Amino acid sequence: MQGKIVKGIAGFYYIHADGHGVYECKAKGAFRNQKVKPLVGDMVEFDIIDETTKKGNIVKILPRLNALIRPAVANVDQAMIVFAVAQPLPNLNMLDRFLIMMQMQQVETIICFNKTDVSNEAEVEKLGKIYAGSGCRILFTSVEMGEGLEEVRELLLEKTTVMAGPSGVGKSSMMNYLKPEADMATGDISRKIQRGRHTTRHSELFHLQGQTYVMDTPGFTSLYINEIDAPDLKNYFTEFDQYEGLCRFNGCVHINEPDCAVKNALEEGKISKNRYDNYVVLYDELKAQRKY
Ligand SMILES: Nc1nc2c(ncn2[C@@H]2O[C@H](COP(=O)(O)OP(=O)(O)OP(=O)(O)O)[C@@H](O)[C@H]2O)c(=O)[nH]1
Ligand SMILES: [Mg+2]
Ligand SMILES: [Zn+2]
Repeated sequence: MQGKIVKGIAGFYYIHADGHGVYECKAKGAFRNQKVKPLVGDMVEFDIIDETTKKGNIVKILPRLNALIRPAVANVDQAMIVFAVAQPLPNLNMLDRFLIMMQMQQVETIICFNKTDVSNEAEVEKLGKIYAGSGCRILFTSVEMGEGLEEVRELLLEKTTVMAGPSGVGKSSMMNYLKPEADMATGDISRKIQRGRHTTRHSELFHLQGQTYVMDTPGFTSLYINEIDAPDLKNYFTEFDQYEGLCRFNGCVHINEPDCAVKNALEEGKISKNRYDNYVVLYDELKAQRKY
């Protein structure tokens, strides 16, 4: 039998086989020697052990299109990174890290700013401006008010999309809108510290229609980017691209060098200061790591 892993909990994998329902499987035998962990989104071959209780064993993982490390899922066509415009306020440094990580994994990314109902137009516009040069499609939604959701649905069509973002931003709420049968638990955000409560604990894949699949994932709290050499970081900031080669120095990293085209563009307001400042923070961080 072949099927798709829709969920994995404590060594059990839930495999959806078209027309046969969901089987609870373990990864056993020969397969284990391969030392590859099955991931949500994997296509697998499995043996049925018991048809009445729907139990089986995974015997093979079929070749992957890709496998992400965070969140740990396989075979995705695109990522939709969800942040709230408020409640909780977006940590843009974390968003930038996430965008870099997705670029490293060569996954196209949509940025979805949710909860527009609890913010104001000026704030929303500001976020749009900061990310205008990021190379990502940017959406503004309110799951609560039903705003911007048709556009989300359209962008998901015929693709497998992983939804990711901090806790409490409304990923599972979005999932429930997209597929009410998903019936994902959603959680309040804590009033005191304005953070999500990590309601979702396991990634789960849902089928919407045709080849349209969406994964809901647990909220993340931190992200470390450490596989990049500091001088290469600039390649992950799409807004710098058009100035590449225009600086006085070859290999300019756009920080302390004189006659830097990127810094000039920044001065002229053509590059977002917020994005640039995060670039410098990340650059320093990467540089410090390499010293040891
Ligand atoms: N005001 C407002 N609240 C929303 C909106 N979308 C979701 N929420 C609320 O935000 C809270 C968190 O929503 P969840 O869907 O659980 O968030 P999540 O991103 O799945 O969080 P984790 O599973 O912890 O990662 C819930 O109380 C939702 O009702 C929105 O558009 N506006
Ligand atoms: Mg959730
Ligand atoms: Zn430069």
